[in-house]
Amino acid sequence: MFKSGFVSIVGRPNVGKSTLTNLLMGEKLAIVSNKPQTTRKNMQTILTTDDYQMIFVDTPGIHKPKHKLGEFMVNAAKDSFKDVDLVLFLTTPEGDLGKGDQFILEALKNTKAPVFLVLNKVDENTREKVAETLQKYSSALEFAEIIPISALKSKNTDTLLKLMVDYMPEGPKYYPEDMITDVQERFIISEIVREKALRNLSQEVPHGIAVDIIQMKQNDKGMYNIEVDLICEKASHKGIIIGKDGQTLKKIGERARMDIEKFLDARVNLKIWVKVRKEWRDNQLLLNELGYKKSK
Ligand SMILES: Nc1nc2c(ncn2[C@@H]2O[C@H](COP(=O)(O)OP(=O)(O)OP(=O)(O)O)[C@@H](O)[C@H]2O)c(=O)[nH]1
Ligand SMILES: [Mg+2]
Repeated sequence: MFKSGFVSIVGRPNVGKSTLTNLLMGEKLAIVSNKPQTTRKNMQTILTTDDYQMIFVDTPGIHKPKHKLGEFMVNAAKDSFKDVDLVLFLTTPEGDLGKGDQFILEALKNTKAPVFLVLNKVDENTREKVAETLQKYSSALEFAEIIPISALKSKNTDTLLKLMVDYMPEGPKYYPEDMITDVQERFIISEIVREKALRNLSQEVPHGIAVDIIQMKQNDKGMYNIEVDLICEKASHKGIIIGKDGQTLKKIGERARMDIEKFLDARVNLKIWVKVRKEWRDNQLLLNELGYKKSK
């Protein structure tokens, strides 16, 4: 019997949803950073074996939105668990059941799918904290399974994957077996650039960044010429992104190029133009242009 199904991975920002997605896939597709609100759109990744096909939906962290982009992100995450076969509710061992998680659990009461409580980052927490958290959370919702893991250290994640397969219904191959994601190559490339910006900038600057690919061409030697706009929301951010003698932008560009080369398995020439689009995160037209709009 072939099994298949959709699995939505939800939780607060920064709990490790994208890290877990990449680990389950055995490949880095979703970007990861230590800053909250890294993921901005739902992204499907597809794991196909001889026995099953699971489609993971990595989602933006659910938080209290402060601008239109935030609203889009939270709506996307909440949409993800309406029509899936399983929900992984990811959280970290913080002890108390905080307001953010209470809000998510309330929303999860409406889902028909079974929900797993996945307690991530057990590697950086004591056993006592983990036990205390499990106790506080277990009565907050009727969880189908409760699993403590470390996505970073691959701890207990095999057990998690096995349990996920157990809950998959009999079903068809929804996607061809060589397809690993529903997003386009260009999207992943723009995300790689955004990841390097997130990792090399601090405070509010990286959160106001968007990346738009303006050109991508392969020459007859197989080398890609890629030009992107790195959009920031304030004129004062532009200088910070470029940095002293252009050092910060250079670092972002070099790290992005290396990852894009790995991803495309080809040599890459990457040019980044820094542009200012004032307060784009609250401008619906610009949000649409940058791809932060509902696709269906
Ligand atoms: N110690 C530890 N850190 C982890 C673990 N899993 C993820 N992290 C770190 O937590 C940070 C956030 O990880 P992400 O995967 O980007 O988290 P996310 O939930 O996708 O975050 P958003 O997209 O912002 O909602 C990164 O610095 C990860 O390296 C874990 O099991 N243990
Ligand atoms: Mg993420």
